[in-house]
Amino acid sequence: MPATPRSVREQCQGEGAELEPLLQHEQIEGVTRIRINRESALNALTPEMLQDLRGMLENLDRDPGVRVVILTGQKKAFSVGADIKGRVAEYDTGAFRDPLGDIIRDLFGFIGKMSKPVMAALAGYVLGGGLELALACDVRMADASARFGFPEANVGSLPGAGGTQRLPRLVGPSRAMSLMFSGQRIDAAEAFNWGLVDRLVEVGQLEQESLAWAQTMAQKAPLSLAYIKQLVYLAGSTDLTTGLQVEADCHAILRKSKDREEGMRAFVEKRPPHFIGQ
Ligand code: DAK
Repeated sequence: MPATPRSVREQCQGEGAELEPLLQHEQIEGVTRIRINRESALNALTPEMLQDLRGMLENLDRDPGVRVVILTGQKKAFSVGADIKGRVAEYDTGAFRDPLGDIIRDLFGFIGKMSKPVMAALAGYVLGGGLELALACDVRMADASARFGFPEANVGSLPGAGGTQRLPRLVGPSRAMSLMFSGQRIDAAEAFNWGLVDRLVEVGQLEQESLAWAQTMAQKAPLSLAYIKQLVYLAGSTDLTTGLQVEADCHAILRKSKDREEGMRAFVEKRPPHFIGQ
């Protein structure tokens, strides 16, 4: 796993501060929970943190013991987006090229290509690039404290990490534009009504409920989840005839998998299936 350079951590957590990883992860049976851990800056994201997250996800995608990934933050913030202080410093260097763009596109694209479900578990501020990161995940759970917004137009920018494309696909164009035009935030209940969030839980329940939801998924056949994920994303970028053809092909492939046979036998034998991802 790539290490965050000490200087970057010091910059993020304050000089002399006890250095903690800016991304923490823990494994609970088949579920890995990654926590963004930069509370002092409301989990503002630096390029180094995003690169570390990419490396972490790559390792988890390769690990057959990991069936589902949860990406979460702190109580006060999932993330307020890009680290504005760092970006202002870039203006001072006069750099024209924006290195963040490639890093973000690479990371968010990778989440969609991963063979495992990636769930965003959201509390507190979910703003700007933080909201775009949540949108790049496959499913979203929020607790009632979550607040969602795109403040980019306040500072002469736009949601450039997929926000203008992913949000309207989830909630429709006018709701998406209303959020982006106004820079105003919506609360968790409204986000749930819009379909931005799939599940809403009470404050204090997020850890437990997101884990329980992830564990339900982790018990399913891994190849089923991998194919379902790719087919659903394909639905957003292809015509129906092509999508149905690819779906039929994937279904035929799964029919020959060991887990499919195991799943059917387990049903008949009235026992839980033991899936191996083959
Ligand atoms: N970056 C750095 N530090 C931040 C920050 C941010 N985005 N947001 C908050 N902080 C820091 C504050 O500076 C403060 O640190 P200290 O001053 O204490 O050292 C600490 O977090 C606590 O913040 P506040 O004191 O402001 O806390 P409040 O509760 O009063 O207010 C707030 C919370 C979330 C309403 C406020 O902090 C705020 O408005 N933050 C800015 C949120 C924002 O504008 N986010 C969008 C960032 S722009 C790209 C694609 C995408 C992007 C970039 C490039 N390419 C394709 C190239 C993404 C851009 C963005 O996400």
